[in-house]
Amino acid sequence: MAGRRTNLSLLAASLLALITGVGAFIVGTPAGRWVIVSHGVAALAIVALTPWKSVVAKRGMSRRRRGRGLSLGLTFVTVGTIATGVILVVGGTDRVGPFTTMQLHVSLGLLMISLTLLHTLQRPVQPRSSDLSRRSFLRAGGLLAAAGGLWLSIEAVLDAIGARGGDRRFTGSHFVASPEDVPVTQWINDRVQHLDPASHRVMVGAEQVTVEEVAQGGDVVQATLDCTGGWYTTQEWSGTLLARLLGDMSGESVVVRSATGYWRRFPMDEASGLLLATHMAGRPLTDGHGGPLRLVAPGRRGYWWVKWVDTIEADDQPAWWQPPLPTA
Ligand SMILES: Nc1nc2c(c(=O)[nH]1)N[C@H]1C(S)=C(S)[C@@H](COP(=O)(O)O)O[C@H]1N2
Ligand SMILES: [Mo]
Repeated sequence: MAGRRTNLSLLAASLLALITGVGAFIVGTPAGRWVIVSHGVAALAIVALTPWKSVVAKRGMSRRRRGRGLSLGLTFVTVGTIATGVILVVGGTDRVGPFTTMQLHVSLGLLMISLTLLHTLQRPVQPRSSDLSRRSFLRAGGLLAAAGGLWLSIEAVLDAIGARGGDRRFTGSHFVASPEDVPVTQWINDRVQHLDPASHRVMVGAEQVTVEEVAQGGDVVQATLDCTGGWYTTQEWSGTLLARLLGDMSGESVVVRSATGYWRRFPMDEASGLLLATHMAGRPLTDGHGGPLRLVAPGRRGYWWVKWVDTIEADDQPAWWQPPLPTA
């Protein structure tokens, strides 16, 4: 394959990995499974292109042009991104030093994209009209088919040998069975709060509700908490459904806020499925898990499950009126 085509394909695969990587954090239901599969296929397409890229790179390196440092940096960062991706798939370690494997993977991935764009500016690929020909589409299809085949074989091997990789959910997350083993996780850097269950109140509109009152709601939900960090657990949660707390309050959407300032907005229609929980697996929530009150949002990823809830309010903003991912 010509160097130019290799470079164009790598650029396309990297952009696909970026888009599906962001998408992978947003998907919470099996209908979005294809987004996560595509992320793996994009990564494998990058891997599949390395034999050709190393020929291009060897040629380039021998010419001692400007931008060699950038090229080398990009090589290291790409290897790091793929390596942390592999660790996430096989589930070997949850942390690398002070960082979670996912934090490293996302940071390296974003750095990889930035360096790729700089590298492309420095060594522009000249698109030609023939890039849109039938032949190039067949080639691109061939590459994707090869990467897809690789993806299927890896999944089959992981399943067959019963490696931890076989216990993944459609999101790629690994299973945590016991309630004691559920990791205490923050989206970025919220501090664990200690709120006294006897004196803590949640404001629902203009009304103050006690923890005891929420606990007495008697609503029980079996739901899966699936953290974008790469783990999930299915537990029984109890408390009071939001729709019951809201009573006849109306609005387009409902905002659930934490004592830390962390918040998420939900469509009002969903309030009948959202639970304000006081208990997980029959036991009162610990401080780390958002006690005394946390939200349970079935079908949504972990960052929607607001902990240390102190305010619930309805208003007429549409539910999409918020950053797609929390910013703090
Ligand atoms: N207030 C607050 N709630 C939060 C977060 C946070 O950073 N602050 N992190 C969320 C994320 S990313 C996840 S995965 C779950 C983790 O819940 P756990 O610590 O009980 O496992 O809490 C969510 N609720
Ligand atoms: Mo999370």
